[in-house]
Amino acid sequence: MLPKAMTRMLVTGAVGQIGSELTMALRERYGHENVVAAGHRTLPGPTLRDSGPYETVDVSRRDTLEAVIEKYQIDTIFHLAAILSAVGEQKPHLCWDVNINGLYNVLEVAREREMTRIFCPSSIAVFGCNTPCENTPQDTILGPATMYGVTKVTGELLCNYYHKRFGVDVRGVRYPGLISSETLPGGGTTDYAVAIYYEAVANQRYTCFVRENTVLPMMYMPDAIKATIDLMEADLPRLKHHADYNLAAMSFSAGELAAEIKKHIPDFEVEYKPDFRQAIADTWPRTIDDSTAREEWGWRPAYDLAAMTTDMLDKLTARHLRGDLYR
Ligand code: NAD
Ligand code: AKB
Repeated sequence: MLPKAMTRMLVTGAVGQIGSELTMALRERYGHENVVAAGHRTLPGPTLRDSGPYETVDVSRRDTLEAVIEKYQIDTIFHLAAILSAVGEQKPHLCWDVNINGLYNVLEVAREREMTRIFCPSSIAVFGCNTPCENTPQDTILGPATMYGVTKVTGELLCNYYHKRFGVDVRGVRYPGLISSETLPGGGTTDYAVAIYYEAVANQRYTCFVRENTVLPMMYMPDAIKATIDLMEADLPRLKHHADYNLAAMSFSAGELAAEIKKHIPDFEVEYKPDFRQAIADTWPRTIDDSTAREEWGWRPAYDLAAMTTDMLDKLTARHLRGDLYR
C-alpha cells in the first residue's frame, strides 16, 4: 500500500519562533493555500497572515481545533503550540494544560480522523541531572527537573503510545536551543542565545542571564526547519524511533558565543547576571549524540557557530538599518 500523502496541513503555534518560519517553508514547498497557520493570542505579522490561510485556535479547547481541521479538511498537523521552560516554571498549571491537554486533543483528533501524519517536537529539556551530560545517548535516563521537561517526556511517551496502539504516524525531534533572526523566542531558558545577537546589533551590550561557562546544545533555525521537513518526509519503515529523536548541530558556552560575536562587533560587551534560568540550564546536557537520527533518516546539520553568527548578524543588521529589529 502506498503511504498516505501530506496534502492539507495545519501549523499550531504558527506565530511562535519556529512556527513563523516553518509555516513559510511549508507554504513554499507544498503550496500556500495548503498550509493553514493557527495562532493564539499574539497577532501574526503581515507575511504570515497574508501568504495563506490564517485561523485562531486554542489547542487546549478541542472544539476550536476540530472546527479548523474540519473547515480545511486537514490531514497533517505540525503541532508547535506550547509553553516553554522559563514561563513553564512560572506557570506550571498552564504549562501542563497547553502541553499535555493540547497534545492529547491533537492526537485524539488525528486518531479519529485517521490523519496522514503528526509532528510534535520534544526538547533537550527531557533530560535531567542524572542523564550523562556529554554526548547524551538517544536512549538514556530522562528525569527532567522542570514542568516543561515533565510535559515533554509525557508527550514523547503519549506520541509513541499512539503510534504503537492506534497506528497514528506521529514523529518528533528533541530540538536543542534554537537561534533565529525572524521571531524572538517565547520564554525559554536558551533565549539568551538569541537575545545576545539582537542586543549586540542594537546596543553593543548584553546582560546575560546564565554564567559565562554555561554550555548548551544549540541549532540555527534553517537546520531545524530542514530536520523537521526531512523527518516528516522520511519513509516510515526506516524509522525505529518516532517522537523522540536526539538532534544536534553545535554546543558552545555563553562566553564562546560572545567571543564569536565580538569578532564582528569588536566593541561588544557582555555582563553575566545569572537568574532562575541558570538552575534549569544546569540540568540540561552539554552535548548530544544524534547518530540515530543520522542513521535512520539521514540528518546532517549545515551551520556551525561561525557560519550561524555571520548569517544572524547580516540579517539582524539589515533589519536594524530598516528600523524594524524589534517589530
Ligand atoms: P513559542 O513560544 O515561540 O511559540 C509557541 C506558540 O504557542 C506561541 O505563539 C503561543 O501563542 C502559542 N500558544 C500558547 N498557548 C496556546 C494555546 N492554548 N493554544 C494555541 N496556541 C498556544 O515556541 P517555539 O519556540 O516556536 O516552540 C515550538 C515547539 O518547539 C514547542 O513544542 C517547544 O517546546 C519546541 N521546542 C522549541 C525549542 C526552541 O528553542 N525554540 C527548543 C526545543 C523544543
Ligand atoms: C527552552 O529553553 O525552553 C527551549 C527548549 C530547549 O526546549 N528553547
